[in-house]
Amino acid sequence: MTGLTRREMLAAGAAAAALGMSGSATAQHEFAGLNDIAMRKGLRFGSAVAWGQPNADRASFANPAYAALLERDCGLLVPENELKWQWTRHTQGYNFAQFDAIADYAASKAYKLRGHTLFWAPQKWFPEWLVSHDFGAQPAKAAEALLADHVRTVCKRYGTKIYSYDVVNEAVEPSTGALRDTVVTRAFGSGEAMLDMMFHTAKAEAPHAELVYNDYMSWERGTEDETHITGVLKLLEGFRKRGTPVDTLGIQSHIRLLKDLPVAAIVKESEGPWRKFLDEVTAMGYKLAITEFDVNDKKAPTDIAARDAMVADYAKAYLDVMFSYKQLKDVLAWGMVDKYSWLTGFDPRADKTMIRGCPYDAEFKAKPLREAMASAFLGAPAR
Ligand code: 9MR
Repeated sequence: MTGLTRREMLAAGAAAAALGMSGSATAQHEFAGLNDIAMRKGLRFGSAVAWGQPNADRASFANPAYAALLERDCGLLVPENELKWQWTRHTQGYNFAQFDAIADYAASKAYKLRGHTLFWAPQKWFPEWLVSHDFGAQPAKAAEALLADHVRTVCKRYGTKIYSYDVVNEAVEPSTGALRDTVVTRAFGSGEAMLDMMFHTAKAEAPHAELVYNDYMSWERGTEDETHITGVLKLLEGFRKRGTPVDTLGIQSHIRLLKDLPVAAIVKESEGPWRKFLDEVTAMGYKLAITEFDVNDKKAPTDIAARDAMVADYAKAYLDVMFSYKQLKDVLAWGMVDKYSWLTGFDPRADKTMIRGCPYDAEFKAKPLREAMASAFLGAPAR
């Protein structure tokens, strides 16, 4: 017995049929949707989706296999790229065509939609025109007007269609722990004041929405990770002192097997300091969200079975720690299928094989990672 409700069995059966799966060769939770499993514990699950290039066949509405998989596993969606300034503000005006396609798709299938992101802070992700923008004689006013107009325009356009915003993404420089210095913070005059303004504007325009500060500080230990965590804590403390309306810390969760160590050893060195961080964040009254989960398997063996087992074990250990915090409710994977993952292009393995950091392989077949995620949801304390 899988412990599934009748509704879940029926839904899972229909999804499995859509995916062309047979009943016999599947793991225990293969037929239950991940979101259905998560919801039993008061959690929710979803994924990033892309509209098109560079992953044209991944666009969920253009690829029935991907759509079937999303429908089976996801209750939440987030655009991987299409709400970023590089897409909506490729020129100084606005263009929401690609994101609208995702928002319409989400609405047509009743997915809940996250807004990633109102502002991606590192300058390398700005559209070109912004890098060379002339902020004029009163740069602080001009910068505020530009950012506030962006937040208002997006929040007004999508209203309650977006339930949660990454208002600001990656504002802390990992090597120093300070706020990143960019043409926009320089024009504004203060990075803190700029972030405060973004959150206050979002609160005024989208009072229904969860407002998230999102960043990639990670539980693996390394010098930059320590500095990054310290910087994020300082930022979160500042928000609370100044009364900035930030609800949630978005923990991207691109977890990484980057050391030649067994999983247990990595977990052992990571868990204590990471819990201390999460304890401090939640003590300040922040909620938590996993916003971009995947696993970089760079130092895991080439052998597929051994690698998949290692990825699954590592993910399970991480998710168990995260799920022990009842302040965490939403979990989003940064894509569901290996062949479309950003990881393969961004940080290739030495053996040139595809990184196996998503719950499904290139043939849309569920991997041990998916089973590990299901089992972490099942083992989570209810919230
Ligand atoms: O996965 C995204 C990839 O397709 C884009 O090329 C890249 C640049 O826009 O952004 C990737 O997503 C990032 C996310 O927006 C913020 N956190 C890190 C993600 C991986 O780089």
